[in-house]
Amino acid sequence: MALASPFPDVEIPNKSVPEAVLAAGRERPDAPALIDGLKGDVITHGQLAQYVDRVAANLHARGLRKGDVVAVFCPNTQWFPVVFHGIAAAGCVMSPINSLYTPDEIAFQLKDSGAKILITISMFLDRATAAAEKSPVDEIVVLDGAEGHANLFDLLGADAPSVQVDIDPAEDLVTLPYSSGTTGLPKGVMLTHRNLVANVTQCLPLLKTGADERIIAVLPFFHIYGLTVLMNQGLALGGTVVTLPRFELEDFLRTIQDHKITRAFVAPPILLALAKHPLVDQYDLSSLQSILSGAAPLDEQLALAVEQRLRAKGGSVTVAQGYGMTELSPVSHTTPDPDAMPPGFSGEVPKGSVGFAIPNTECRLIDPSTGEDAAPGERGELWVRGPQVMKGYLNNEEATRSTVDAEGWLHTGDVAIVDDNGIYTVVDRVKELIKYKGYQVAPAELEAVLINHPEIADAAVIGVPDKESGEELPKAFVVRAQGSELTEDAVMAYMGEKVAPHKKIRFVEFIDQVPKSSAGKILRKELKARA
Ligand code: AYL
Repeated sequence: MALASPFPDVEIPNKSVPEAVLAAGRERPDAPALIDGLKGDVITHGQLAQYVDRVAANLHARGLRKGDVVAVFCPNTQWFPVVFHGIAAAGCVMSPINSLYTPDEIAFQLKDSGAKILITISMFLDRATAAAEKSPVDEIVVLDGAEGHANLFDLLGADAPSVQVDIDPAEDLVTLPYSSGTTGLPKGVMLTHRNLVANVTQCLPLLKTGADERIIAVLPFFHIYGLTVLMNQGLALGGTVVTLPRFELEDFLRTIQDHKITRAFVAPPILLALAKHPLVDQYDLSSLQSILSGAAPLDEQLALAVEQRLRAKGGSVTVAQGYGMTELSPVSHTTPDPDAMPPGFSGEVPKGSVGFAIPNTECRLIDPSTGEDAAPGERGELWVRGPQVMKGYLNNEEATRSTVDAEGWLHTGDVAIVDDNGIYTVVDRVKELIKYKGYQVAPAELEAVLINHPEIADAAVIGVPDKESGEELPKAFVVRAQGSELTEDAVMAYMGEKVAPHKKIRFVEFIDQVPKSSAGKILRKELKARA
């Protein structure tokens, strides 16, 4: 029993990502496309199109061909979109790497994706070099320059002849982000040109906009939320994307004020700051029309508090949520602008909900105990079908088959309910995944690192709720090797060196044995009950 989207279907253009996303900008070449929020530098839509042509030409001249993977390990700057679209126009596949990753984590992704080139910045070069040595990467490009490396000017050089690469949008990959999905280690998520073009096209009718949208891009472009919703949707509107390399509240507030930002797409920790921090009172944020939160559950009261606080300062901002996952390019559900609601709907969308299924998107809610459709109004695992569903996991047919079934339904591992209006609320998560500040933390990945410690015989990781922050924090249950006197602090220090800060183990409990099923699966429910 498929539940249809309440919105009319949209037609998905049969175009590559650069062709589709940069089309609106061609109509307004002199308008700003990208602004550096700290320095104020501007790239117009016309310049963007030229730079993209140059990057594609120069990658081709360096020997890259259709299907080759280019890893990008960069914070948000106005050059990230130039590099991404250049890679895409060359028919190559951009694999984005989290800026906080350790050399081990970077090396895993470089090897797994088979990346040929790594594009980074000088500040990240030490980690990039250490990782590249253990991988097939044969060139590191350093955008802002470093001795012995090609740089941005080389990618923008005028000499290389333009390339026209034949792209089949439905088959050819454009990006390869990593996600652990419902279980196991991070896997390359194969997203095609069509997946991304579809997701942008599906979201646009839900925004009531003029040509003058200004979007603040502080959430990272290396995450699919940043890539599709902030960068590509912003450019596809013909609007301006204002980049910030990291979240600093003061920079964020000043940028909204000075650039008259109209839309912010954020994650829950930013809303917490907007609700509580005294600095917020010092800035004029009245240009903001919409704040949309996604990537993790947002508390309804917190959303209301931000809306009320900002409206009291002037303006008419709405705070609402969207939902999705990397494997969905990423959006499947969102809350439309107040004047873009589905036909016949005139109420308010509750702030604790994630809104409606977007156009061309079908859903099912499946009762896990019976495998049948849940009764109306009852909770069930959310399944999603639509043109934004990934092609599959790279080199992992088994994981692909257990995530996307034969009929094309993607099993999200999230539990939701739907009301009579077609409004969904996410109420639980039945997959292993832990979320910290909207980032993925995969228990299986942390367990693999723990077990590598010579004094650890076995380990299991779960997320435990932190009342104060509303976050989930990773907790490790550790079985010491015989004779070992390993301490909790030593375990946490060891992990601190191996994994990025958002994946750090926050609690350790020593146990005699990890509870497992007869098939060897960790019984996480038992551990959760115990924690
Ligand atoms: P990934 N409420 C609760 N959980 C959520 C929400 C939400 N609004 N959004 C995402 N999640 C969880 O791959 C959920 O468990 O993509 C989901 O399976 O890093 C998991 O995060 C996916 O994590 C937007 C804005 C989609 C963001 C995104 C999500 C990108 C996160 C649409 O408008």
